[in-house]
Amino acid sequence: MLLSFSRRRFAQLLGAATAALPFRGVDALAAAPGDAAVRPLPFPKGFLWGSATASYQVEGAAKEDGRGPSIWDTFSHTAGKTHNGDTGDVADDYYHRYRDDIRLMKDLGLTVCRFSVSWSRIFPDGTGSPNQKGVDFYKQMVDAMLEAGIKPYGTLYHWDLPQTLQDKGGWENRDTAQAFADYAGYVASRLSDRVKHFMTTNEIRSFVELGYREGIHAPGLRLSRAKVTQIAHHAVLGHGLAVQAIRAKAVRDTRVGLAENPTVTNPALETEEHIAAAHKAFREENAMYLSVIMEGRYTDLYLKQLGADAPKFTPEELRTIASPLDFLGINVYAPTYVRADAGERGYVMISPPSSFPKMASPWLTVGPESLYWAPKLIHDLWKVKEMYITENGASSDDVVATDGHVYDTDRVMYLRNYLMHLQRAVSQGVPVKGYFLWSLLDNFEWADGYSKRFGIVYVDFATQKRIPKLSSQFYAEVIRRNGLG
Ligand code: GBH
Repeated sequence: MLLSFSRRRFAQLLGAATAALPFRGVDALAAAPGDAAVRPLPFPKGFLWGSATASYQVEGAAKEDGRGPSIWDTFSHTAGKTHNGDTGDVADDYYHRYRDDIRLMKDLGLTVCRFSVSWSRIFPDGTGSPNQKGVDFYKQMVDAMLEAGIKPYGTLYHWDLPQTLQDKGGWENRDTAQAFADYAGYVASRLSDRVKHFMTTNEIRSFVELGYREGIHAPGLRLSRAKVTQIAHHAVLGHGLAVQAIRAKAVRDTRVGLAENPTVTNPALETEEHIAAAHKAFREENAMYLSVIMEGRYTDLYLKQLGADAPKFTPEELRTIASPLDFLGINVYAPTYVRADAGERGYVMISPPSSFPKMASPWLTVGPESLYWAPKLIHDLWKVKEMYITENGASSDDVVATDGHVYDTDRVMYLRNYLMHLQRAVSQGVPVKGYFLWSLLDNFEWADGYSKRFGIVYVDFATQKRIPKLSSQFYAEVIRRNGLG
């Protein structure tokens, strides 16, 4: 059955989940003034609460309405590349069910939603003639968000490169950077009447390194260091060209940024020397992505360390890469820790002990203070005036209990602790304006297929039934109070 929750029905579902639990008293506790045990941790007035998603992970309808194949169609249909041979052919069937899913967002109280546009729905061949049906889908979907009082934040590239462009070398080919800008400008010309915030790319680091170096994401290549650094350069260049194209083609005032996943360099201890090391580490560890985007130059250490494998670039390209942004989005998950060191770099990375706590994904170590240090270090280094947490969330081994609910207490623990550190940052004046939880729905988790669940709403992939988890209730409460505690 296709579930369309009314607000009341949703409240009933959440209520039923609460009633089954021993700690029904949170509301009462928080309401008791002067109770020293439960002090609210407020977020600034107008703080934006949302969820994030990506086209290939949720849409399905892979061959519908003229969509061309992307590298993820090819990759996931290649034997042995994804868990269980899972593909995004159907995913959450969001292409057909978005109205119901947007109603779920509304019932949770979300005021913003981050989505991504599938390049090969708009240009089935990557370049050339646009596909009107693809444009119409995003117009209608965005209108449904606006009708629900939810502001859309659009990402132009969340890893689903048109296959035709990969056939010409993908991001190894500099022309892809220009093709991306042309596509981004076209989308801005069609959607900027209803979408104000655009992000160019999602996680340049991930698609470059996992796709072209590790071979575990599409297009599944394992290229040399020299090739990978050049690919990274083409990708940041594509971002810069897209920033300019979006501004040039938008039909009204837009805000342009990107969603990057910097290596988050938490200080081993919060002391002056380790904090100084964390600043140096943040810049160096992100030299080829955020640092060059923010500074318009590769760091000396980065170029020196690469020697002959350094990327080839022109001063003009560097200026394009560093095109001024209206905001910066960061996706924050696993931490790293650094300590001060007397060597040339001034820091060393600490490898985590094997006992470091993790969520269901083996890479997802739990470091809540990352949501303090990531925006704080960025603010200190580059004085960015507007930031968003464009992704944060966790995988959990969710099970549907005999009463029909999903009690994801570990995800609630994760979210609460990360959000406490975000609250710490914003209460000190770090200008984070909103938070997008990854993700509303369980979805196609790339190489992990459907085996890893990141939703606060459970999806039964056999029936497409949606079941809000305990974490939905937690998040709805955070939004309602605009704070924790
Ligand atoms: C984000 O990536 C993505 O933007 C989003 O699409 C994704 O669904 C979400 O997070 C959850 O994963 O397989 O051990 O080599 C997060 C950063 C970096 C996490 C690469 C997975 C692969 C680790 N990702 N990492 S491993």
